Order: sequence, then C-alpha cells, then structure tokens
Amino acid sequence: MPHERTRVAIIGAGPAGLLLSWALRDAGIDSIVVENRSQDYVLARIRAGVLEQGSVEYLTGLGLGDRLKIEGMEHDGIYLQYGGERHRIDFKELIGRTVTVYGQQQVVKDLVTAHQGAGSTIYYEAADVAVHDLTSTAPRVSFQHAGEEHTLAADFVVGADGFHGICRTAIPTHKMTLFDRSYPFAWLGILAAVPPSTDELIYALHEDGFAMHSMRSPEVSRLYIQVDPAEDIAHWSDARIWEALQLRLGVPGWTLTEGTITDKSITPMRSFVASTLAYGNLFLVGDAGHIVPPTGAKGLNSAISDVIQLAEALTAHYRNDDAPLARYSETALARQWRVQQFSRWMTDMLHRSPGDLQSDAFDYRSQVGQLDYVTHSPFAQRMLAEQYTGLRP
Ligand code: FAS
Ligand code: PHB
Repeated sequence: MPHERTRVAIIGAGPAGLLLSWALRDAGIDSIVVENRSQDYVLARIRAGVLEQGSVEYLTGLGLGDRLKIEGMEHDGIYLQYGGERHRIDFKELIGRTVTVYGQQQVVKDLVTAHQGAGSTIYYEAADVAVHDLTSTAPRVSFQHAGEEHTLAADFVVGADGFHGICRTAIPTHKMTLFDRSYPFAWLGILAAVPPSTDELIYALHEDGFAMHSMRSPEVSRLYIQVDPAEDIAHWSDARIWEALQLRLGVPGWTLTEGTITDKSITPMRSFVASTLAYGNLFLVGDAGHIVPPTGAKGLNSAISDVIQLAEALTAHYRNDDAPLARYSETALARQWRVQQFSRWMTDMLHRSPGDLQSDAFDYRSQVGQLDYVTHSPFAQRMLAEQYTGLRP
C-alpha cells in the first residue's frame, strides 16, 4: 500500500488543478494531482473558449504561452446584436485591453504536455478518492489506483474537482452556505468544421431567443442557441440547428456559412457560489467553489483567478507569511461575486425569459432598451469592456 507525502495534494486535473500544480512547481513547491477520469477524457472535454487578458498574461508568464501565442486569436472587441442591428464594442479603444479566443481544451493540452515534460506526478483514473483530517495539521487523501490502495499525506488539500467533486461536500453543512440560482433556459452548443462567418464574437438577442457566434480556429466555428433546459439533443437535427442560427444571427448583407457539425451538446445554466473556499487545510478553486452561466465567458477565467490567488498564498506560506492564505477565501469570493453579477447581467440582458406572453413582451422590449443604451453609451461600454476583458486580480 503506497504511502506518499507531498506539500499540496490537488484533487482534479481540470484546468484549475493542472494550472495550480504547475504554478506551485514554478514556485518550487511540490504537489501531486489525483484525477478520477482518464487523461484522454480530460483532454477531450470541449468547454470554454475565451481567455481574459490577465489569464493570457499569467499562462504566458508560466511558460505556457508558446502555442497560445501562435494559435490564440486576439480580439479587440465583440458584437452585440438586437432588432436586426449589429453593434461593435471596441475594448481596445475603450480601455486598452483585449481577450483571446483559445479553447479550454487547448489550455488543458498545454498543461498536460508541460506536466509530462516535467515528470509531474498525476494519478489519472483514481478510484474511491476521499479526503481526511482536513482540520488537522496532517490532512490526507486516500484512493485506489492500478489495483492498489494509496494514501497521500500533505500539508494542504486543494479541491479542484469541479461542481460534482467531493471536496466541497467534505465541508460540514453547518460550515457552508450554498448560494445558487438556476435559469429557465440552457445553451445548445455546436462545433462546426467551417470557417467562422465573423471576425469577433457575436452575442445576439432575438425574439426567438439568444444566439452566439464564437470560434475555435480559422477553420472551426463554435455557435450556441438558447433552448429550453428540458430539450433533448436528439430532437435537434443539424438542419434545425442551422435554421435557428440563421434566424437569430441573420442581419441584412451578412451570410452565416453552414458546415458539418462535429459536436453538439446542451449545457444547463446555473449560478452557484459556496460561502467559503476554505475549511481547515482544505481550499477550493474553480468550479468546486462557484459556477457562472457561460454568457460572460467567466467560468474558466474565474478558475484561473482563484489559482493565481491561491498559488501566491501557498507560496507566501512556505516563506513564513500566512496572511494571504488566511484571506484567500474572502478575496477570491469578493472577486467571484463581481463576476457573478456581470455574468447575470449579460445573461439577463441577452436571453428571452420564457414567461407568459404579456410579461414576456414587456421583458423583451426592456431588454432591447437596455441593449440600445449599452451600445450607444460610452460609459456603459467601458463597464462592459472592463468586466469582459477581466477585472484586475
Ligand atoms: P473542471 O470541472 O473542469 O475539472 C474538475 C476535474 O476534477 C475534472 O477533470 C473531473 O474529472 C475531476 N474530478 C471530479 N470529481 C473527482 C473526484 N472525486 N476525484 C478526482 N477527480 C475528480 N466556461 C466558460 O467560460 N465558457 C464556456 O463556454 C463554458 N462552457 C462550459 C460547458 C460545459 C458543458 C461545462 C460543464 C462548463 C463550461 N464552462 C464554460 C465552465 C468551465 O469552463 C469551467 O469553468 C472550468 O472547466 C472550470 O475548471 P475546473 O475548476 O478545473 O473544473
Ligand atoms: C466559447 O467560445 O465557447 C464561448 C465564448 C464566449 C462565451 C461563452 C462561450 O461567453
């Protein structure tokens, strides 16, 4: 029965877990990652697409920016569309910052490659992962791997195991409050093997519902439409999806080029924040501690923001300064609530609420009024630009 020891045991090899382990390695702090899925599964997940400028700078500073610099698509702005009109919001002109389109799948690939090259210890396909003695000075992780029972002793345990992981639920319910909000709609997302029909992301409010045109590369488009959360993807043929996209994204003089759909899925929309990201020597990062609707492109970037703060705090601890670690939960959650309000603002502004016809009609015209204000007010646009390109840590 292997009994190992490390400074920081990290549960989860998603972007948060892999990035934290890499950042700690960069600071000379050893860690071990324990992941319950296969490496192939981790590499195959298609999720977020947009990196805030601060995320790009952090990844680059850790030596993870080579492919990002070549394949990442830097965008100076986005388009907001309503009532058949498309309006550009120019972040670069408004606040001198940008975003980069570079799929989460690529970020994870870069991290896996870096860890492989460095000989990091990452246990994939671990089973029965459990955390113990979190409030002691000797927390530990137990798991099965390759038919053997493992015990991993550590100074700290970090839950980077996502919304459905085990770490948040290891915190006693009387020590934690969950704040959550579910939305009466979901996103049907597709990947299509067709060059994007736009140079920058289009967020569109249509009477039929929200639609967005994003991308993954000059050859691959990523598009979304709002659907009912109860929808079954089997009821959405490729033709039906393209028909909805043409209706909701179409403006005079512009063509949406269709192509082969290579992936389609429906993602429910939720907001959730845990009241604390710390319990004894357990800390939570990323989706383990909070979830936002994808409208503001904040899920992945929030995970990176947590990692920046926790990596700095753990580094300070090993340099005999425990103040940053003591305030990690408070500072990370303060930033998260600013992100939550922005994601909710974008979501409420751009999605049709499936209410009754009367209130629905009022809501829609109110949303058009809001979009009309945002697209014509330089002050509102600066707020959008500052939040979308990323609040400073
Ligand atoms: P993750 O969920 O990515 O990773 C957690 C890891 O922990 C996984 O590898 C999991 O297998 C592992 N794990 C779980 N339980 C475990 C256990 N018991 N033991 C060991 N390991 C365990 N964000 C955006 O900004 N834009 C988007 O368009 C967008 N689209 C999304 C679509 C979907 C379907 C989903 C689910 C999320 C989407 N997100 C999006 C949000 C997403 O990008 C997350 O914010 C991001 O993956 C967070 O990264 P992690 O915190 O590392 O969590
Ligand atoms: C994506 O490209 O997947 C994407 C981009 C921006 C969002 C959400 C998703 O707000």
